[in-house]
Amino acid sequence: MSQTETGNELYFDDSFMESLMSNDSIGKFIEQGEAFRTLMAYYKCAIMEIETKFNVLNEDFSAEYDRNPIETVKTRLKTPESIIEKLHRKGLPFSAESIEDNLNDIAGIRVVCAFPEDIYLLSECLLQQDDIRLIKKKDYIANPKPNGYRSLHLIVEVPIFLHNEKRYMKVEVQLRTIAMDFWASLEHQIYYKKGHNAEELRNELKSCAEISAALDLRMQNIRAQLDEEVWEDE
Ligand code: 0O2
Repeated sequence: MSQTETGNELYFDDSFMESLMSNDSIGKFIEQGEAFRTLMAYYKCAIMEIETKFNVLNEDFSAEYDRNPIETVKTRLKTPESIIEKLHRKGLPFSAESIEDNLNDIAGIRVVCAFPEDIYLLSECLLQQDDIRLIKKKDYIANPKPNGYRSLHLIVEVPIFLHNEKRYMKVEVQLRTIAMDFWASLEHQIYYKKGHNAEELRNELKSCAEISAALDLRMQNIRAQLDEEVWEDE
């Protein structure tokens, strides 16, 4: 990766910067400032729509079943630096149109649940809504990445209603448990972006991912048993 982070600033290595400056299309990208800002505003609206949908589901489960399937919801809009880096890495043109056509993760929302089954419950509830279009699904819980990463990823399209049009925008939804989120934050700090290379740490992280996945399931079983007892008492 050619990008490092220090404080709040992003730095790119020389070869990346050179190729960026010599690439004629970066000029076009800058020329497209207005189109870029408008597109980012649309993505912001799409994030709001999806965040509201999850908040509504959480309230609904709370009212109906007296429990909240969602622990936290975090949202993020990809930074211009990350967008430029990704377009460059994929050899794509620098334009608002290219961003919209080719990048799926400009708008991101991460939904953190206590239990794995709540991830699938929420995902189903979202996908059955008639204004949501599923573009792609990657189940890294059923099929964890070789490093141990687990999460359910959805790319969906959601309509935003502007003053003169209805426009479908893509949003990346990541659903994971608290334990998966804790693991991914640590792994992200160590390897994913920084390219750390110690084999021993990699093995240790993978083992932690397996232990925490087993713990997620054991705690889910405890909850299921408690639920059964409540049903029997009623
Ligand atoms: P950031 O900074 O979190 O946004 P693409 O389909 O081309 O968009 P990719 O990598 O095939 O890209 O998509 P995938 O596998 O769905 O992963 C997208 C996001 O999932 C990443 O975004 C990470 O947030 C997270 N992720 C995927 N794999 C890992 C992993 O091994 N470890 C950790 N910690 N996170 C992971 P970005 O844009 O790479 O980063």
